[in-house]
Amino acid sequence: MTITSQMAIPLVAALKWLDFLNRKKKLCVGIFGETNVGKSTLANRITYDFTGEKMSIASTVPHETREIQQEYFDLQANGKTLGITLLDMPGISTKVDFREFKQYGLTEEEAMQRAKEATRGVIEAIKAINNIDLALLMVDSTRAPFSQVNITVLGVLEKEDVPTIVVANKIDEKNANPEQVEDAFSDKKTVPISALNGTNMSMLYKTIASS
Ligand SMILES: Nc1nc2c(ncn2[C@@H]2O[C@H](COP(=O)(O)OP(=O)(O)OP(=O)(O)O)[C@@H](O)[C@H]2O)c(=O)[nH]1
Ligand SMILES: [Mg+2]
Repeated sequence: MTITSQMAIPLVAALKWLDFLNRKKKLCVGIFGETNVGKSTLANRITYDFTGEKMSIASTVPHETREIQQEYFDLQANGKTLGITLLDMPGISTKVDFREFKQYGLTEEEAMQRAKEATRGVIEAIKAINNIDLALLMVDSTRAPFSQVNITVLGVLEKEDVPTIVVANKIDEKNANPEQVEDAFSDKKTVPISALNGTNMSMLYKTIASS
């Protein structure tokens, strides 16, 4: 069939409309929280679920992540596809003491270098709040939720009007108390998960997709 100029105009309009319908919502999502709460484990779990690849290094040594790690992928949930830029943030702490790292077997020099990088990382994570669309504030459910870090980070997120989901992690631990986390931040949606075991990940994806 030959396409005449009279047919071409509605065809172009229809293609544009289809393109509009297919346009993905794009979201820049940052994972924030204290050190060792499981941010990198969560980042790895999410990217593994959607790409088959991990994006970060998780470890028992605090301040393992000292530079923002970034990955782009499509997240599918609630029948929607979202173009996600996921940022795994350096852990935030009120104090960085190089002597603490020596307990994990680092040499004096390595410990001092790590402390320097960790301090830069904390600043980088706080600054990044200005560039994200959605925050996952990750809390270790075995620790007291009302920490100085959690309250400060939430305060900055609220000041910048960043929608925030509280992620209560490590619910696989015997002494985990996700209800306490939920009560502490009752004005936010809280999703209890185990990033290590993958428990409740689909609940988290649905909450992200409906944010
Ligand atoms: N039991 C349990 N352990 C977890 C869970 N998620 C993470 N961990 C462990 O917690 C430790 C810290 O995990 P990371 O993912 O490196 O934590 P992080 O928040 O990225 O740490 P920093 O980068 O240092 O801020 C590791 O030993 C993980 O295996 C979980 O859901 N349950
Ligand atoms: Mg990390």
